[in-house]
Amino acid sequence: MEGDLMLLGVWGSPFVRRVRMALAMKGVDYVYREDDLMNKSPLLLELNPVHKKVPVLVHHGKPIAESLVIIEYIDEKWPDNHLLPVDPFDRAVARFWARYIDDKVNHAVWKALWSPPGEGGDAACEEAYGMLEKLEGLLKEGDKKYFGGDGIGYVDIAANFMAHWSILIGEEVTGVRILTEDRFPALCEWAKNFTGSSIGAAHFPEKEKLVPFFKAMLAAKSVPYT
Ligand SMILES: N[C@@H](CCC(=O)N[C@@H](CS)C(=O)NCC(=O)O)C(=O)O
Repeated sequence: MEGDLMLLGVWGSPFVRRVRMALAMKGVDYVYREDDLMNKSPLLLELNPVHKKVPVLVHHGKPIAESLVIIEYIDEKWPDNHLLPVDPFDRAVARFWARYIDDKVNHAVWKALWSPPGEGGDAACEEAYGMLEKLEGLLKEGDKKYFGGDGIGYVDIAANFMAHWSILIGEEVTGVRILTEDRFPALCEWAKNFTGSSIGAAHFPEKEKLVPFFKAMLAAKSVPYT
């Protein structure tokens, strides 16, 4: 079954990495195909005609788009090592937070990272802090290592941008540090645990490749969604 599984992605995308993490946690083999977002392949346009974005997972010829939808599909199709909680209420709560991360937190943190102080940066940071405080509270509330408990789960995977990309961009590219120890000790500890885990080590893109990529984007003034 796994032989007929293909993931279309790009290396630096946190959304694509979410899916790669989920597949790795399930121990499922698949073929990975790198696309080029500057010159999208006819295959991508055919497989995801609505959004024209990666990731797209193709299972037995049938495409599934949107990273969180894909992860839920993976979790249902290969139920061992579940990523979402088993209890229906806990599942609903996990979906709530994953959606909050996607709809609110990622956008606010991305915008803040690329907004220098004095150029709208202060207000953007304040907005991001307010949202991150909710996640900080969630980790502290259960005194948990991960949002999923003792191990990495659906919400951790959904929050992968915060653990790796946001820190590298802030520290190495723009100098706008959002996730600091003084303000967000639980999130910083979570990020360290995540990046130091076997899944994080294998599936977060290398700093040596990511930092020049974002520096070039900054130099070309081509940062999207800011
Ligand atoms: N909501 C989507 C977001 C995916 C997304 O934004 N992918 C980016 C790469 S990081 C993309 O394909 N961008 C191409 C475009 O915007 O045209 C998901 O969760 O899969």
